[in-house]
Amino acid sequence: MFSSHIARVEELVREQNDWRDHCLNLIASEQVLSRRARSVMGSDFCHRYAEGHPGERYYQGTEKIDAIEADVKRYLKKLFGCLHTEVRPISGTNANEAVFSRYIKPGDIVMVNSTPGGGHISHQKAGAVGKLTRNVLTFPRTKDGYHIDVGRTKDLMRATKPTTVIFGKSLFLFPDPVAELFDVCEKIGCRVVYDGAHVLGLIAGKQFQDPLREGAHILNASTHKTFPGPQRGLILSNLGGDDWRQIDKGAFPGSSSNHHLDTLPPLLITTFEMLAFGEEYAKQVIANAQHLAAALEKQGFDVQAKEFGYTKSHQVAVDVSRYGGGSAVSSLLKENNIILNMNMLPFEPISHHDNPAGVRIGTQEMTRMGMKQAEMDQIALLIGDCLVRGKRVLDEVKKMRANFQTVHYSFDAPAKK
Ligand code: DSN
Repeated sequence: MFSSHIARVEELVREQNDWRDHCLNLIASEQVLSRRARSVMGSDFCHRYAEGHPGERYYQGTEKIDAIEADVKRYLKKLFGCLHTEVRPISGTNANEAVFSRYIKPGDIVMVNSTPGGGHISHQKAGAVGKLTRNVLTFPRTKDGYHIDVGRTKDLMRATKPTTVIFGKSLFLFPDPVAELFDVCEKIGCRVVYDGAHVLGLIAGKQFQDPLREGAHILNASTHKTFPGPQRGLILSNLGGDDWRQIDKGAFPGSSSNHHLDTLPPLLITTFEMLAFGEEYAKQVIANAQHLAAALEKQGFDVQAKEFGYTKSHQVAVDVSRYGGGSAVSSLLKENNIILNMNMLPFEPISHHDNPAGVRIGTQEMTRMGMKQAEMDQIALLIGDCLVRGKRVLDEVKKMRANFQTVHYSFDAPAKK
C-alpha cells in the first residue's frame, strides 16, 4: 500500500547522498564520517537499549556496547587529557541541558555570549538556560564585535556576581578569554562552562585554546562539527566527587534515557582518527579558513575581522549585505551547490535574524575531503563568479568536487582509480 511512498523515501536518501557528494559543503557545524566510521552505523545497536554505565546497566544483552562505550570514554580521556567524560548526551544542546540543569538554579545570574555576539541559542533566555533562570547577562564586547571585552566583563562580573559563566559560541572566530577571566571567576566563586561544540576538533588537534587547562570546569561539546564524528554530545571535566556525580545524574536520568547506541561505534573510530591525525587535520582546517578569508577579500568581499587576521578557527564571516544579505546569498549559492548558512553579524539587531547581513563559512568538511589552500582560492573564485560576476557555477562546482571523494585524516583506504 505504501510501496511508492517507501520508494520515494529511498530515492530521497539516494539523491541526498549523491547531491552532497557533489557540493562544496561549507556549513560550519557539519562534517562527514570516514567510510570506516560510517560502515559501523546501522547495526543491531540501533535497536537496543543500554541505560546506565558500562557494566552497570538496567538491561541484559549489553556486553558488546559496554566494551565500546568503555573504550570511547577511555580514548576520549586520553585525547583530551581529562579525568572524566560523559558520552551519553545525544547532542551538544542535550549535553548543555545536562550540565545547566545541575548548575543553574531559579533566579541565578548567568553570563553568556549574546546571539549577535555568536552565542548559541541554548545559552539564551529562549533556550536551555532560559528554562532555568531569566537573569541572563551577556559579555560586553570589544568595538570589532568578535571578542569579549575583558576589562568591562571583569567589572560587570564583580558588580553582578554571576553563578555560572558560559563561554563558547556558534560564530566563533577567535578564542574566548577564559584564562584572562578566570581569576575573577574564582574570586566570585562561579562555575565556568565552555561550550566547545564548534571547536572540539581544533581543541583535540591542539590548535585552539584548551579550555580545561585555562580554567573551565566543564567542556561541553558536540561530536560532529570540527570533531569529525557522528552526531552526539559530550561532557569533559577534571571535576571530581559530588560535582561530577551531579553531572552524571544530569546526563542520566536528567536529560536522556537510552543514548542512541548506534552512533557510539563510529564515535570510537573517529576518536582513533583524531588521536592519529587530529593535529595535522586541525592545522589544515585553520590554515584553509585563513587562506579562504584572504582569497574572498581579494574577490572584493567584506570579510570580517581583517585586522585580527580574519579567524583563528574553522570559520570565516562575510558581510554580504551589498549582495542582498545572508538569506538571498545563501539561497543563490545553494542553487550552485555551494552550501553555507546565513548568519547574524555582531552589530545587527536581533530582528535581523531572518535576513542577516552575514554568511558563515566553515572549512572543516572540505579539509577532511582533502582540500588545501589551492582549493580555497578556487572556492573564493567560484563564490566571486557567482555573486560578483553573476555567473552560474554549478557545473564547475560539481567538476571540482568530483576530485575530492575520499575522507582524509582517517584510516580509509585511498579511493580506487
Ligand atoms: N547553532 C548551530 C550552528 O552553529 O550551526 C549548532 O547548533
